[in-house]
Order: sequence, then C-alpha cells, then structure tokens
Amino acid sequence: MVIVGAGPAGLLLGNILLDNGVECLILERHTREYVEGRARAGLIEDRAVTSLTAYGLGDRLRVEGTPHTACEFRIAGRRFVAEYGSLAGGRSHYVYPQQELVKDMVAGFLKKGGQIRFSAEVTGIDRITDRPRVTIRGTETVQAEVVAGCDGFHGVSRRSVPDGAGTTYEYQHVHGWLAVLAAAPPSTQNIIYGMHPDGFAGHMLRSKTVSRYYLQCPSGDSLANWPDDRIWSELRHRLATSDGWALRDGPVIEKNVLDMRSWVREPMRFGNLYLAGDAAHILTPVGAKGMNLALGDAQELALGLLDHYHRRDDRRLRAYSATRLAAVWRDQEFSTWMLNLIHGTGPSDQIGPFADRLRLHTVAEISGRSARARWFAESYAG
Ligand code: RFL
Repeated sequence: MVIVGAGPAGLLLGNILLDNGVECLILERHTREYVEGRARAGLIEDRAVTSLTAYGLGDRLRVEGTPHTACEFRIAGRRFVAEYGSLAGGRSHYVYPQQELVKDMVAGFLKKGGQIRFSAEVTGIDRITDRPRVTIRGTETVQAEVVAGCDGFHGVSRRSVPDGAGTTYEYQHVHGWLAVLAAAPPSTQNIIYGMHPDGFAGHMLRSKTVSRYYLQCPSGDSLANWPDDRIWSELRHRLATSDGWALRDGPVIEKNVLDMRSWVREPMRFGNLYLAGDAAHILTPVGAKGMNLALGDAQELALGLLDHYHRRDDRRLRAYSATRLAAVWRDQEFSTWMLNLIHGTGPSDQIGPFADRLRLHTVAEISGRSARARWFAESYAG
C-alpha cells in the first residue's frame, strides 16, 4: 500500500491503516520541516475532531485548539452573529492550525513504526489497472497493490489517470482573494465575514498570536498592489462597524493571491489508484471545507481498505467514490452559495443596492432561529 503525499489526507489514512495492522509507505515530495510549517487551514469540523480523537490524534488539538460555535457577518456597518453550534445540535468547530495537525499526525505515524520518506517526489504512477508502479524522482520504482493519491491539486496522482477516463468539473471564479497571515492577536472572538460594497473582507482565527485575513481582489492581482499598509487600511475600511470596533495589526508573515477555483474529478477511483483530498476536489476557501473533506475521504478509504484486507469484503471500497462524491458535492454547493452571498454575486448577477438589501435579509435570517438558519448551521458545522 503506497500513499502519495503527507498532507492531512495521506497522514490520516496512514495512521488508521497502521493502527489496524496494514503496513503502508508514505512518499512525500517535501522535507518534514516544510510540511510541518505550511500554514493553510484552521477550522476543523466536529466530526473530524471526533475521528481524530478516536485514532489517538486529537489530544493536543483538544487542549490547544479553541472550540467555536458562532460566526459573524458584517454588512452596512451592522453585525449579525450566527449561533450555528446550538442550532446544529451542539456541534462546534475547533480552531487549530493545519500545520499543527500535520505535526501530530506525522508524530503519531512514526511512533507506531510507520515509514514516511520525505524529499521523495513521485514522478509517475503507471499500470494502475493492475499492480501500480510508483516511480520516485524518475529513477527508483516501488510496486504496490494499491496506491492512494493524496498529493493535492498539484500532485502527480490525478495526472496519472488516462485521458478520457472519468470527468472533470471545473469553475474558475471571477474574483481572487488576497490571503494574509499576520503575527497579530485576534480582534474578534468569532470569525468575521465582512460584506462591503468595495469587496469581501474576512478575519479568521488561528491562535492567540497569529490571525488570518482575506481581502477580495481581482483574480490574478499582483502582490505589488498590496503593500502591508494598504492591507491594514483596507481591512479596517471593509470591516468597520458603527459601534467603533478596532482591528489590532501586527507584522505580516505571509501573503498570497489565491485562485478561487472549484474543481471535482469523477470518479475518485481508477483501477487500483484511489484519489483523496485535494487530489480529487478543490473548493474555494469559503466555508472552510477543504481539509475537512480530505480527512473524511481518508477515513472512508481507510475503512474500505480494512474491510478489503481483513475481511475480503470489497463493498465499502467499491462504494468509496460514490460515498465521498455525495459529500463533496454537498460541500461544493454550500461553499458556492456562501461565496455568492459574501461577494454579492448570484446566478442572476444582481448588483447594487437591491442585491445588497437582499444580502442584508439573508444574513438576518441565518443569524436567527428559522429553518433557513438551521440549514446554514448544519451545513457550516458539517
Ligand atoms: P495537501 O495538504 O495539499 O497535501 C498534499 C501533499 O502531497 C505532497 N505532494 C507530493 N508528494 C510526493 N510526490 C508528489 N509528486 C507530490 N505532489 C504533492 C505535497 O507536498 C503535500 O504535502 O492535500 P490534502 O491532504 O488533500 O489536504 C487538503 C488541505 O490541505 C486543503 O483542502 C486545505 O488546506 C484547504 N483550506 C482550508 N480547508 C479547511 O477545511 N478549512 C480552512 O479553513 C481552510 N483554509 C485552505 C485554507 C487552503 C488554503 N490554501 C493556501 C490552498 C486556507 C488557505 C490559504
């Protein structure tokens, strides 16, 4: 069993398999230091926390992470707090940086005697309908019974599927996001979605000393247009409230312009190559679903493989793609709905005061206790 990629999907899969006596080899392109330092997601769903805990990977997360049950929308200087946790049966998110979870899962896997080869870039996977052959750095080959392609959107796995096998669904959104990570304490208890006529602005939580922010910008915008001073003034402008809320700033650690892409590859299995996580689907960051889906794929694939290896029962493994695609499309739908809400665009491309007034109505509804608020709560909490 070869797993390509030591991200959240590959590491959870490896940990579950090893816990249950299935040996696997993880191949990772980058160094351990690099993967353990890569800051990305930070919002982990309740069901993912439950699974991680069940596999002995949730101890630090539960101590150092912060449970979250509410998020805030800002529009026209007003605040609307959606208390989604209580409406979703008490489910909460945990705020815990992705790189910390990766550290916990690398340590857990190695402690159990698992093998990870860092700096081992996979350059090809062939014979996927028979016994797959995995090529490392163009020279060394490894023969596998099954390969799990957990190597993200830019990995080799999805490109190893023959042309014409399966279908790709893709949508490139017109907006871009400037993603900023700063050594600044949070200026809020809840995540903030700021819906301003000049564009969306978000304040996300990561830790007591580091926060993440997003600013809507033109797709493909240049970082040269975003000196640090402009980032802080734009955040203050777009997140301003009539009650005088103040934003605390700090040194910018990292900034990138993100492509807002939605992408799904169907099916998620080709012969003995199974795709999981970002290798099979990409969502925009809106709604914080990407890492959670990656963890869900890994768990489902692991359980299917355990049935296969221990009980010679392939039903779950055969259903893997269909089971996970249902979850993927549910989250794609939610993420796209929320993206349209916070950007002020919709299928009918309504713009201007009418659309803004509609958005005000929507956030008021989902911050209440209506059936719509319950739908939002269930979807957001996962
Ligand atoms: P990853 O994390 O990309 O890991 C893939 C691993 O494979 C390695 N690799 C290879 N190894 C060997 N050979 C090759 N040829 C290889 N090619 C690649 C890579 O080095 C890497 O270690 O995929 P995985 O495991 O599927 O996990 C997916 C998540 O990382 C991703 O969905 C999230 O980060 C998305 N995301 C968010 N998700 C959430 O659930 N909540 C959030 O709040 C959230 N915020 C975010 C995000 C993603 C972001 N960016 C930059 C993409 C915020 C940002 C800014």
